[in-house]
Amino acid sequence: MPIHNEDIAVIFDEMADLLDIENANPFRVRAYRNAARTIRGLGHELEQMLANGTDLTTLQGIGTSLAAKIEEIIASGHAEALDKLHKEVPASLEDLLHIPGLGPKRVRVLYQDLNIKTLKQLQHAASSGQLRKLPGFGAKTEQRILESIKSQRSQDKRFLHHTAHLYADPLVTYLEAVPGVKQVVVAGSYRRGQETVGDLDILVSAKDDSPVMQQFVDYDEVTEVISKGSTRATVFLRNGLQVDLRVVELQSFGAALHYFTGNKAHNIKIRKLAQQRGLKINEYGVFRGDKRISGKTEESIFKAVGLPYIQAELRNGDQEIKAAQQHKLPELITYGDLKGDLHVHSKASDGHASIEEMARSARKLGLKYIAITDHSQSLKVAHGLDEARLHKQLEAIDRLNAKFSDFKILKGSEVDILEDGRLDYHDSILSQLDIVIVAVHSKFHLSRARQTTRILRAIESKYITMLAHPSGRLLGERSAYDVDMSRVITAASERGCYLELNSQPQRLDLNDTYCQQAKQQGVLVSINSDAHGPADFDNLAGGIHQARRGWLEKRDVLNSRPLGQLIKLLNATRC
Ligand code: DGT
Ligand code: CA
Ligand code: CA
Repeated sequence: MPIHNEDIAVIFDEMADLLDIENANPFRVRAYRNAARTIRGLGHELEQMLANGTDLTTLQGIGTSLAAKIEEIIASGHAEALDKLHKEVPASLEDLLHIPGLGPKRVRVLYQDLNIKTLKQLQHAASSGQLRKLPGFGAKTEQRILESIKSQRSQDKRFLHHTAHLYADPLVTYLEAVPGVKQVVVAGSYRRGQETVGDLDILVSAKDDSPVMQQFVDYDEVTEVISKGSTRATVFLRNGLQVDLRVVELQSFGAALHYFTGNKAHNIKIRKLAQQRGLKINEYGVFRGDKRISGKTEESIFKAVGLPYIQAELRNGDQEIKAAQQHKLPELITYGDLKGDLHVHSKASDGHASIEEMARSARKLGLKYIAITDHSQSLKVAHGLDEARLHKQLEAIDRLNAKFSDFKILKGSEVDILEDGRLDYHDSILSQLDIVIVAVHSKFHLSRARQTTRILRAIESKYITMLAHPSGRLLGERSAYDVDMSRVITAASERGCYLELNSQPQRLDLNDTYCQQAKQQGVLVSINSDAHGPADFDNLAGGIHQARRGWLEKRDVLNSRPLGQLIKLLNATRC
């Protein structure tokens, strides 16, 4: 079985967590965490690099011992050191770590003082008021833990779109190569570009004698075959992702694609429209009586009910059908519309590539500019830059820019919003930057009133360009902080600054609803990768999905502007 970088990173993260619970040497813990991060940011598969004879110890943060572990995992699929840790620390403690607010130290206390090993035991202890008595806990923490156990349960077993993509892409390529296969499309929530997907729904059209079914269940990532018939099969992949495959007739392909793309509410509305016209729509086609009148393409389905084509990301069953009837569908932004990326880290803070490497990677992707926005001084865990280091960076950027004629590196910073809403650098420093991204990285649990006031105050500051990841949520890990986002959007509109759509797979923040609100209030959105390494520019594709689900068009997006226009828009925030 191929071993992906993600598999190795997951093992290293797990090692770090377990070692941390064991109270191991913090440097060892950090070494594993940093290695996991490096691995996730690599542009190439480690398995391939090893096969090509690359010396892994040349990678940042990978010494001989970690390199040996990587080789071991690639050769055997597991790490003996992790197996050993699993014998020492109950594996179920890892589930506790996924509860927001529970770090290794608290998990250790729970285990040592109350012998709590599972989520169930934790829930029981929290609801009977036992946690608040523990050192470092309290009634509020206890309440938060209870709430997050509940929300965690409801999000059970969904995969980040990004993770699903890592598995879907090679599977599609594999299926396309099977003899007799004509078309392969992943439908469902994946195609609608949802933030998370429950399973993959793959549609295939193939010649009758194609061995596609057999080859599907024989795919080397498949660990369990749930069912296998002549036209449909369901399997589980090694990472626990379920995949449904259906083989459909070419003449029904559009109807099936439309049906299995959904969502369900959208499908029901379309079928109702069909009924009003005396037609019947199902996954096989559009029928008048027994006669099939269309179904080969999705366009033909929409046409049969008098609608223009509706992009998959809009198919929610809420506003899109009415908008289509009124010819008010947006012309959605595409990946190719992006001209640059305004939130990029370098290894000066917590990235792992140089500014020049990041610039060259972005340029290779066809982008025309990036902004380097390393962290500000208060964010010690991310090596935030003090004034002197920032100055040196600005000079280095000037020297680099002299090397490029067709690409521009803008000077920026991701500046912490302090608890009282002030910014982490003085105006005298901020005024030297092209772009000031402000962000909340601490004090997530302020009351709604205080959090809102804090952010509004930051938006009022003289040099702000945009607010980064406005809600602070991390999918599957941490809910948004409590903030009145409508007021934030209105404030951004009045202040004349911008909002970020952060494209990190776990963030995708702004969400779709707030993208639409921003658009309605004339606030431009910047679709940023928040890249910490060259591979992270891939995040932008996920950001585009999210922007499309938020009805954004090219004109609504700040970084769709060519450099000259962009600079005018950046300067306009400083009047
Ligand atoms: P997921 O997998 O939970 O992320 O979400 P989906 O939307 O991919 O849902 P899934 O996999 O259960 O089904 C795929 C599509 O099939 C769904 O979006 C719409 C269609 N579909 C499934 N069940 C029904 C149904 O009972 N009625 C209708 N009209 N369509 C359905
Ligand atoms: Ca699905
Ligand atoms: Ca499904």
